[in-house]
Amino acid sequence: MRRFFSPNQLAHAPLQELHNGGFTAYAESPARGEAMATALGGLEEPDDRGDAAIRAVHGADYLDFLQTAPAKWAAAGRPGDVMGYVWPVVGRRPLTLNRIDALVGQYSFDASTPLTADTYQSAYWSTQSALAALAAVQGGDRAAFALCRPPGHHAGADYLGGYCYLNSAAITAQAARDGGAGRVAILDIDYHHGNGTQDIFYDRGDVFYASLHADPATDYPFYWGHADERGDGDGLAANLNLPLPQGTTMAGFRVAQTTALDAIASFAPDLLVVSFGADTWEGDPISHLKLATADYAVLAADIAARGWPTVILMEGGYAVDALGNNVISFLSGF
Ligand code: SP5
Ligand code: ZN
Repeated sequence: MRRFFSPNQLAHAPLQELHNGGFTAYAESPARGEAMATALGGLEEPDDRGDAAIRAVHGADYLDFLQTAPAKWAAAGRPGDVMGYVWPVVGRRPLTLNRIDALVGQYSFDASTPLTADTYQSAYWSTQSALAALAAVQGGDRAAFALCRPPGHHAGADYLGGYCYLNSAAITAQAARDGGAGRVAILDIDYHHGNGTQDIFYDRGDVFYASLHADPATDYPFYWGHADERGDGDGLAANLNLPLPQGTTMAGFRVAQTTALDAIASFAPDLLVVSFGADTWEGDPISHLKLATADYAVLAADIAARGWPTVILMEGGYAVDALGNNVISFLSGF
């Protein structure tokens, strides 16, 4: 299987994140990308396809914010990385604000996703890796992998969060639609609910979103991912959340994935995008599911057996020393 990655994706290196009331080392480190790249080998650098596919998903004002906020932060005399401390309650009226702190609040939903001067370029190349994998599948490959880092599934059309800035899964799905695929499904098997991806396609019937994740009653991102979120308008019934209790092992996870795959089969997609996170692994430092390395090959084989052309994108996974083996196991199932 072809696999894509750009060294530009490693530049993004926030120093710390706010977690449980204090600052800790940033979990989504460049070392993650290096570990996966080293373990996988044979990576191809993506072509630069420009930002049209990014602009098809994300708002122009948000993209401008991502690129200009670090300089505004520095101009305000602030040390370190851009981080918010005040947020508008969801649904508060639109305002034209200029102060950097108000902007950060407007375009983010958490305090654990710092923005640095290198962030946009790394996120940009993460999306280029995804688009290269899509091009391989559009060209006839059965499946392709993009080592997306930074990840993407928490980023909405106009907000960052959850270590995510540009939503590679949404960008890939939209680019597939714009490239002629009539129906696209996204299967999200990261530990966390992909709230950004859900939000982007919530009122659309042409992109089906199914997610397995830790129950948001107990786990981040809390405010999305509940089972009763089924989509809206044209998108009603095109969103499927399957929350799982902490401690779930392969038996429960595989049953839920089969439920998701059956729903996707009913939708009859022309293309599948998989948001794959290895933070479901039993030793992950920030998560509480109990998958073993060998389980990933079985889950992938279950997906592959459905026969859909498939673009696989990396999302989370924070046990750096185990990441390589977990990704290799997953890809081996195809
Ligand atoms: C893509 C993805 O998996 N994002 C997950 C974001 C989760 N953020 C909330 C949990 C933060 C835990 N931080 C632990 C820091 C340890 N140094
Ligand atoms: Zn995750």
